[in-house]
Amino acid sequence: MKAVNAQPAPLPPRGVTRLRVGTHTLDLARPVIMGILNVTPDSFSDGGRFVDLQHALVHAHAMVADGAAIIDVGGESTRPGAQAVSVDEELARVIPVIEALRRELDIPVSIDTGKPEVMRAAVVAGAGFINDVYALRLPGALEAAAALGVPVCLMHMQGEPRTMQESPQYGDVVRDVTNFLGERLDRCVSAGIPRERLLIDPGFGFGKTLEHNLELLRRLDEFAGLGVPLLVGLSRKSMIGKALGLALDDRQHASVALALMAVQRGARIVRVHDVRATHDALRMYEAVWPASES
Ligand code: YH5
Repeated sequence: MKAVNAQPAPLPPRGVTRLRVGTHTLDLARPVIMGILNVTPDSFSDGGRFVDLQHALVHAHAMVADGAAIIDVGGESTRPGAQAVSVDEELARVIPVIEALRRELDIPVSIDTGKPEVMRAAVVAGAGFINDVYALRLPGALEAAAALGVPVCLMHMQGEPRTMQESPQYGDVVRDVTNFLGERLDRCVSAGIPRERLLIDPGFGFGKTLEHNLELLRRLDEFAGLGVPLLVGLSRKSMIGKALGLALDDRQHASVALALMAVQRGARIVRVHDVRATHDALRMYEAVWPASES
């Protein structure tokens, strides 16, 4: 009888296994942890930026000590229902943090933004990677990213953050997301971004029901067909709340489980809040399945 729930062996490396991020190189032959650094205003601060900056730096230092290989700096909340943030506000949040990270840590830095002005200023400040949940669809973003010459992660989102969870609909979710990402990859290559500098992300929770998210994870290996490295963000997301009835602060264990499942199905970069726990899980994974020498 055919085993329907067999654990897949690790997938062989596809596409590039080394990615230049500014002055650093990320080795994607091993799973890589991207630590999430949200720089939205701190409710404990008095409106001055200094406290926020210090908190962000302490958090970044801890994530690097815990095993993060790249830090993803984001100043615009894209959670369901979140309000838009102006360019000036986003710049004021992220640029001082990127400059300080570059001075103090010298680690690869990613900028989580869809805005071309923020992409440009962030790369000037020292970011070496663009993480765009709009997949370079905002006006001017494609041209900006092509000119900046840094790697870009293209994420799938159905709709826009404010309304995307109202009634997500797909024919076959994996096919629809694959088609979208394939089209965006082609657009980027036409605009002058080499394929070697592109990554894709199915966008868990971005215009998807729980069942859509579960189906995407079950069939995550199908995205390998697009031939570029896969990044995923599952950490603390509502799909855990919906599946298990857990509050935001109680989603750490399930998040680690999801990150590991994603890596087993071919994800190369996992974007997470809980770096230490994820790092232990992935180190254990590598003990069982050592990456072949390349
Ligand atoms: C992602 O998946 N996600 S921001 C809601 C949560 C918890 C976390 C209700 N940026 C991704 O992390 N970039 C974000 O609980 C991302 N992939 C990439 N590439 C949303 C987020 C979150 C939302």
